[in-house]
Amino acid sequence: MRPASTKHWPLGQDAPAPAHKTTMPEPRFLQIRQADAEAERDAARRALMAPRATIAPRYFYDALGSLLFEAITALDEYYPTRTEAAIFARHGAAMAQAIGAVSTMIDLGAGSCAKAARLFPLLEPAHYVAVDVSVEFVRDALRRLQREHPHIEMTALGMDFSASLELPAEIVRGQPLFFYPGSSIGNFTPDEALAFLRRIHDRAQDGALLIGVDLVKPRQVLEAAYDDALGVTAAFNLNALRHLNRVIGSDFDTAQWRHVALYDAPASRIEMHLQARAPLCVRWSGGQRRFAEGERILTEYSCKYEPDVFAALLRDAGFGRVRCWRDDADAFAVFLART
Ligand code: AVI
Repeated sequence: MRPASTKHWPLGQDAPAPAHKTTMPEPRFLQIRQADAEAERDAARRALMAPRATIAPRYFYDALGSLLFEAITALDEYYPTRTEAAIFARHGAAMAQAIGAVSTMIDLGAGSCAKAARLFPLLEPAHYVAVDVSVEFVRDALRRLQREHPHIEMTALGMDFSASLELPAEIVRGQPLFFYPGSSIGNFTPDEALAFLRRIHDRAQDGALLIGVDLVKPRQVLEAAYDDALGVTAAFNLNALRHLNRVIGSDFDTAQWRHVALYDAPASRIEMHLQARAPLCVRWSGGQRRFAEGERILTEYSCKYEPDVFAALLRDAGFGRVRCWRDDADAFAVFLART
């Protein structure tokens, strides 16, 4: 027998929610359109035609590229992700104490939101803002997270934050904590990094920045991290060509290109390139470029810092108080910078 309170509803219709049931909060999704698509295509074509051809690192991250990056973070050779996670696990409580109350946690390049979520029990932010290039990158993760943390207000903000940090005024409340883990700051040149840190500083008001930074270390360790034995990083790099083919209609053939990762010690940076295996010509509507055998396209810098050099960069950007936590091997550092 059915319990007396149970009623039947016509097939395909939902029963009305019982009056006592509280509704689950939903995250907000805001997409901010910046550069228009034609301007982006134009910039990509001009970068290919430059004397030293380049492809912007953002072309790594289509759907497949994002999966390949996730795979990179699980590689034995790629130490940054697990080392940073260990620093947060060991020193997270001390960081939280130094940070104090967090009204808004702004996660730049949030992706799966996993790194921020691990800090929720310690930081207890009132409002979590997951910023990524597209809200689609964070939609599922944020919905899941909202169910697990119904008391935290959640917003997804789709914007290219590397170009502009003009956040909607209603987003930044009280003392914000900007969160920029993973040493993504290394993908800017030091000059670009300084300009980016200044923009964060100017928007942080009385708040703070918690940022992960990869440190200088021996060449063999660095080059292995960016040229792993399984070839996952090679696939990640080559996939940028497939992405670019879709965006500008070029005819790059990935089989004609080789992944190259080199450490430039004087500049303290890994450089990723794609190198032509033979003389070849790449065509797109309205243009073409010939490449000699061995000629390279620069796809990414990944700058590594000495801890005191990065601390000085934070101070140059205007941050007054800087603290740093590292792993025992000094492979990676997490800095807390206050305005
Ligand atoms: C996203 N960024 C911090 C990575 C890095 O280490 O520079 C991107 C990457 N490129 C190759 N492997 C990982």
